[in-house]
Amino acid sequence: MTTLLYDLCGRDPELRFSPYCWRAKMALVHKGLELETAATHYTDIAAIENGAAKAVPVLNDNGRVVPDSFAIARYLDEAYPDRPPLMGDEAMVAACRLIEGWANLTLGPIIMRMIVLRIHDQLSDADRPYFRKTREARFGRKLEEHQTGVEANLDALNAALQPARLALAENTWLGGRAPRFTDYILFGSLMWLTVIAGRLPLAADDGVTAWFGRCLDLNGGFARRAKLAKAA
Ligand SMILES: N[C@@H](CCC(=O)N[C@@H](CS)C(=O)NCC(=O)O)C(=O)O
Repeated sequence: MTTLLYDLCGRDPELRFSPYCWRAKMALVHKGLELETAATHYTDIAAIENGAAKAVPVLNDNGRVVPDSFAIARYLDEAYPDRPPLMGDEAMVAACRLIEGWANLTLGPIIMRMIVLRIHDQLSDADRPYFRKTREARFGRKLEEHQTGVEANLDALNAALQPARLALAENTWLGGRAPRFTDYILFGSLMWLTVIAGRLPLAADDGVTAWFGRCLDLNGGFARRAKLAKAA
């Protein structure tokens, strides 16, 4: 029985930074699945599972191929209903969509301004021109202009994280009493920043920092073993 996840990597195959892949990996270990990952470069994605997807993560669970982190979490709840739920019911699926939108559309652009050039610099020789071309077309400027750095965007990140901070003042997890996909969505975004920046640049006494540490400890410290880039 193998559960294989195609997981984005840098020039160093151990450097796994994709927020979406982190969401999927946390969902898989949450279900207690024995996970194998295939280190995947951007320029390898087209060849995955006979062209099954244009983006990673892509899951192959004993022959069942599922692209997209959110779809993977939904699939896992359907396929493994006896294991701890990631979302569980339709209300939670709908709430997770909102959290996904917030993480991708509010936090994502702030984190991009912090690290996009650093991501580029971590990529393989083949990936770098692809990444530069596609991202510069998206942002309408050079990566060197788009990245203004961690410190310059920290106030914006802290402000954008306030909803999570307030929720975590009431509950141990964004999912309430236990971690759910709610948690893994935000965790994935902050892991992206942490792996590339080499550290989570939030204050030590921030409730989000404490929660992030709890996430790192989940499932035998699965995410704590992640390789980080050298901090600047
Ligand atoms: N909605 C997808 C988004 C996945 C995604 O955008 N992945 C990025 C890596 S972080 C990717 O593979 N991009 C392909 C590309 O830029 O060519 C998910 O949640 O899994």
